[in-house]
Amino acid sequence: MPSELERAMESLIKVFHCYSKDDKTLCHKEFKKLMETELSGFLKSQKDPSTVDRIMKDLDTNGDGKVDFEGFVSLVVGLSNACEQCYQMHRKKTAKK
Ligand SMILES: [Ca+2]
Repeated sequence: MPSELERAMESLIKVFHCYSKDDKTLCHKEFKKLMETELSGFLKSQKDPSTVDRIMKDLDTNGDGKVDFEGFVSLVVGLSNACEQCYQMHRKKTAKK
């Protein structure tokens, strides 16, 4: 039986390939679809309508207009980092009560 972390890693790979299709990179359209479907909560919390474009530009380090798996993972890591900080803040708040 795979561990929880192993399953999480597998999920990342599956989600990426589900949207990247055959060429193993996310073009702008594919990346937008992934964000809107898999990260809709995060996207709604962003007031800026150019959020998807901005993030895509950040992740596209070689400037080919595509996001590879490494870019996708760094997005997930970045968001997880932010979530973890919220989680800690929330825990501190509830611990004080
Ligand atoms: Ca693709």
